[in-house]
Amino acid sequence: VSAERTLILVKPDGVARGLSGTILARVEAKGYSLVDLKLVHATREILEAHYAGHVGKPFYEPLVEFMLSGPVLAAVFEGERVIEGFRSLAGSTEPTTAAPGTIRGDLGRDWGLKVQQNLVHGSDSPESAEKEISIWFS
Ligand code: YYY
Ligand code: MG
Repeated sequence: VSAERTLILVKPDGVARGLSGTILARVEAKGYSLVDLKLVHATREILEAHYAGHVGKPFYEPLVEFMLSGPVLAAVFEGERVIEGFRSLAGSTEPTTAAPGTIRGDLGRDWGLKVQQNLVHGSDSPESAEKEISIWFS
């Protein structure tokens, strides 16, 4: 299996809570290599491209508003099966019930808002990784 790349975001809640370093350290500690990194205040245009697959879902607009609420740390990590490996490390979408030992399970919880503030994003396939890396690092 050849090395692959994934796009990881520390979402505005993670940056605001001062968890960027902790989250990057957990990904590095699993053995993946950081290949690019930047702090960016996303635009609506970037988010519409990034979340194109979720247009029309009830959480779409709150999600975009949340992602516009503060800076995001965008990173590219590389390694064998890094796409699956990071999603496993991140845990399931809902932070309250994400498994302990995962980033969302250990560091996140439900804040009673209209959107899951679940700390991180990770690409879900090689195709989305390629697309998302080009969106955030064009
Ligand atoms: O890949 P993952 O981030 O775990 O979830 P997606 O199904 O791709 O949804 C993207 C994003 O949308 C999720 O991280 C939080 C938010 N969201 C939500 O607020 N409520 C839902 N029922 C589903 C998703
Ligand atoms: Mg997703």
